[in-house]
Amino acid sequence: MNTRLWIPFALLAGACTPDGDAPPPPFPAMPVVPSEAQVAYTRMEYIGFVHWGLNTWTDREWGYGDESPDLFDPTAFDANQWARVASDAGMGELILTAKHHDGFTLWPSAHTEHSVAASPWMNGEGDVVREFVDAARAHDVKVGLYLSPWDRNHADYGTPAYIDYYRAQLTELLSDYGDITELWVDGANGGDGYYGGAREERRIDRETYYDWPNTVALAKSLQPDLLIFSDAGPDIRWMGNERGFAGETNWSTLDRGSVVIGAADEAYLNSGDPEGPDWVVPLCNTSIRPGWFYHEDQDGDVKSPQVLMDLWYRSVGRNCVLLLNIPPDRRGLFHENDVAVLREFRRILDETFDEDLASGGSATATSVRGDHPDYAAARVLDGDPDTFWAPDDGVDLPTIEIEFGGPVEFDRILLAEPIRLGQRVSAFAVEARVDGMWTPIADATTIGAKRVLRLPRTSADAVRVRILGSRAVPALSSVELYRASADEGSADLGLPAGTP
Ligand code: FUL
Repeated sequence: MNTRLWIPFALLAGACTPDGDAPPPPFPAMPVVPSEAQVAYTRMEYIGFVHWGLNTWTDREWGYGDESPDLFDPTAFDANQWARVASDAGMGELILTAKHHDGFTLWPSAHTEHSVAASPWMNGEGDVVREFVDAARAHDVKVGLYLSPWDRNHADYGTPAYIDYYRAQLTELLSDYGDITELWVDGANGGDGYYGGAREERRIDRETYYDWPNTVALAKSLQPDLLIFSDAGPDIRWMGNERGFAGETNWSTLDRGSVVIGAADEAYLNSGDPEGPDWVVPLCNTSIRPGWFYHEDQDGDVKSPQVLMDLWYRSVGRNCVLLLNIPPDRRGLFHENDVAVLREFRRILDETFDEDLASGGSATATSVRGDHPDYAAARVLDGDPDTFWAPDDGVDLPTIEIEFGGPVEFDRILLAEPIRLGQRVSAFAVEARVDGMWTPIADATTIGAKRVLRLPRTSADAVRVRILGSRAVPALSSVELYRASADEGSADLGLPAGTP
């Protein structure tokens, strides 16, 4: 081609093209971004935990390891009930305790006698993990498995031979049961136990004993898309408490190399690390009851839908995924009380977030990157988590404003960043135009995948969000407003005073 002719033609074409067809100026991603599997996981928002095993029969939380498999004899086990309830509740995934600290395996592992194969249930022919994964998939619920590193039954616990055993069981679970979305590794480690009859105390070196890098490599070689949860990730992290809430400041980034599983700095995990070189999805875990396992005397202590709403704001509303445990009973079913609460929680959540009151408004901003429509203020109203408003580089206090054309009454604001490009915002303020006067109604720190603030009921004809701090040029993918369901009740239920 004759470049002398071609270049002027290209320039001419560019000059005549309306703005909307000009290529958008680049919007560089942050150095640390999530993987596609982490994005999909984050967007599930709400998932379920299933603690079930011999503890259900012994009425304990931590089995010693000498419990007889004879005890495992559910009368009406139905994994489809679990999956149906989870799906109706809006949970995207269920995680089952394939093995808890007592070492009893809910699948017929070839590597131990201490399993469902030694139980009277289905004459030892049953496989809870198989029924669980089949039911979950039939209900479009993803599958997670908990494989406790601490094993109070196994004779070799504390020696290198046990690590081979752990890896052999992990290999079974990741080879024989189809796609597993998440492996859950908790931090409880070592102590007294049965240990094949030794009945003694065994301590392990948390930093070195499990040789996690090689176990992680093995797991990922078996299932490359598997996400692994632990205090230190690598993919999903503990939030530093079992009560299910994140810090008001919550970065998805972390320096996972600085975290030792089972000996983590809980405050560090609770708010993440803006400088962290790793994206590790924050996961808030808690139980719908006081215990992780079912205890009949806790039938009256199921958290109320209002407490769960409060938890939702402190978890999903703070850039976390919420993992809520529902323990099946001795029948092998979720108890009626728990099911009723889950249903009502879902109903209230849907009622609150039914109608985005900002969506009919018109958005403007003090700066739009390159004046390009791809970064227009209206992108925060289109419901697409990957489109966003972004200002030019170096703009002081970038601000986005939404006008409603008349008063709108709201008491919740939902903000989101396009997390595929990383997490940026470190401080923002919200103002509402009430009777012609701009009035501050909230200020907070991080946003991430989702930030929801509870506000006093406000009637305003415009709202603006001012970005006060950001680690790089900011971007917002959503600004939404809602009016809470009257059934939410008052906030701050169920958590100790002073809990953030
Ligand atoms: C902890 C365990 O010790 C508890 O029993 C429970 O499984 C919880 C989710 O993780 O580390």
